[in-house]
Amino acid sequence: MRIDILTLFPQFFDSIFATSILQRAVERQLVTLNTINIRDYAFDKHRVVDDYPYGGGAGMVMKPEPIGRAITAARQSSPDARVVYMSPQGQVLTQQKAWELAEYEHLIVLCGHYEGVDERVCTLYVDEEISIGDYVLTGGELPAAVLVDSVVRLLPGALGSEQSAREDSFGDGLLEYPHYTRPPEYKGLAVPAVLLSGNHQKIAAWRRQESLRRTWERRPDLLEKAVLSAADRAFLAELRQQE
Ligand code: 9D3
Repeated sequence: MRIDILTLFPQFFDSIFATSILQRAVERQLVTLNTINIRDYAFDKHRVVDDYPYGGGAGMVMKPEPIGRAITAARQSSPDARVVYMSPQGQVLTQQKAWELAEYEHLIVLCGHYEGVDERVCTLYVDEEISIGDYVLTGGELPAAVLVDSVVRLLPGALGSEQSAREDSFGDGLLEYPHYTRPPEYKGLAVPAVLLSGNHQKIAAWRRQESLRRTWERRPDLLEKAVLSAADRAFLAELRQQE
C-alpha cells in the first residue's frame, strides 16, 4: 500500500512515522508513507495557500489550485487512488472503516487547516470525508495520523506474529477483558485466581464474561451490534437482574 499525506505541515509526521508499528510496516515494505507539502504546489511569488472566505466571516480558507495540483501529482501513476479528506464534517472513523481503507492500493489523505478547504476541491477530487470524533482540533494532521495508524496496523504482517488484528477489541464488538501480569499480588490486590488455575476453558469463559460485564457497564451501546451466543445473553440477563 502507498499512502500520500497532503499537508501544510509535513514535519509533523516525521516523528509519528518513525515509531513502532508504523516504522516496522515501512521497513517490511508493507506500506510507503509520503508527505507532500501543499505549499510546494503554490506557484505564485509568495506561495500563498490560503485566502479570505467569500461572503465574509472569520478565518481563512485553503485555496483550491495548490491542493488540486498536489492531488493530481499524487494520483499521477494511480488514477484509482482513494482520496480522503480529514474533516470535522466527515463520517466518524470506525474500525470497520479502517478495514475498508486497508483494501486500497493507494490512499491520498488531505489535511485541512484554517477553516478548511475550498468546497470545489471536495466536489472535484475528494472521494470521502472522515472525522475522528466530535471534538474540535486545530487541523487535519492529528486525525490523519490516527487514520494512518489504524489502517497500517491492519496490513498483513504489520503486527507481530503473536498478534492478530482480527482478534482486537471491536473485532467481535465487545470491550476487552482485564489483563494481569506478575506479581500475583500488588499493593494488596490479587490476580483473579482463575487466571492462575491453568484451566484454559474456565479462563476463556471468565474472560468472555468480563468482556461482557465491561461492555455492559461502560459501552452498552456496543451490545446492540455485538455477536452474542446464548451463553452470552444468559450472562447479560444475570447482570441486569443484579442491578
Ligand atoms: C474554530 C473553527 N471551527 C468553527 C467552529 C470549525 C473548524 C475548522 C477546522 C473546526 C476544526 C477544524 C480543524 N479540524 C480538522 O481539520 C479535523 C477534525 C477535528 O477538528 N475533529 C475531529 N476530526 C477531525 S478531521 C479534521
